[in-house]
Amino acid sequence: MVMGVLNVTPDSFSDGGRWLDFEAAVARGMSMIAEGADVIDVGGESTRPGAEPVGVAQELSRVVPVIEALAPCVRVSVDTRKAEVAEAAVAAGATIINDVSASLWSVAAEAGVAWAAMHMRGEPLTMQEAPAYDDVVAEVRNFLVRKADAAVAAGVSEVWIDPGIGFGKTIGHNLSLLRGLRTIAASGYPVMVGTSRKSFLGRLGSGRIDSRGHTEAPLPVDDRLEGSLASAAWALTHGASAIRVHDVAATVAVVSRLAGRGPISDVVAA
Ligand code: HH2
Repeated sequence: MVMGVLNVTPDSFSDGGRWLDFEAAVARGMSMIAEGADVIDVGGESTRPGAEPVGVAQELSRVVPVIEALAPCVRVSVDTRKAEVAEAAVAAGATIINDVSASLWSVAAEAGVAWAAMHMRGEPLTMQEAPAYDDVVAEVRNFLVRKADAAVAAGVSEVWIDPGIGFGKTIGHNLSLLRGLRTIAASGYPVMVGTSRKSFLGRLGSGRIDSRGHTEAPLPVDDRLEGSLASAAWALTHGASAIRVHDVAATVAVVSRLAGRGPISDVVAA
């Protein structure tokens, strides 16, 4: 499953401000459908490191009209941490609650829709302040399985789990989680992964890594396509069943090649 990201926000880390206007957001959603997205993930609050929370009314006004416009054309998920927003999004046509707080399973159960539980350490405002784990793969897996089991017990029939790349994690944690995806997938729950354009790719991609594992000048967001595609391909060949991406057309091309519909060299050439 390729999930196209549609951030109706002024401050998202890669596309903030581009789709804040209703017409622009719907046009972007339609173009991602044409590029082959299976699901459009509509969000009205940035959860990038350091992001300030958004009020319910503002988040509702950003996402509900866009979901209403797209839901007749494609499966829509809502990327939210708020029960009120999730409920309104479902009423507007969303059928997946993509929940970075991993706390809204009872809303999904009540509404009869799918739920994606993501792992995050702390809150976006502070989550990158010295994140630490003894065994990041085991801790993230156990957390997600506990949440997913609770959702199933509450009656949610479609439950996804997501290790939350970049959410309270160092570069090393992100790479360990990508390396350990099969362990997470062995839980039996379908795994979703979002690496697209994230800062660890910018830091790894520039090639100049300092003693703390950071580069002085990370690649800019628009220069992270190769890392995004490579990490998506890695995820899909190591246990993930869904990837959440900004660059839908290029990702769909990679997925098609992985599915055996042509050589990967065609993608590189394109
Ligand atoms: N990452 C972001 C937001 N939502 N949901 C899931 N399930 N998995 C992710 O990895 C994930 C997510 C952050 O990316 P983005 O939406 O592009 O940025 P922002 O939070 O700044 O809007």
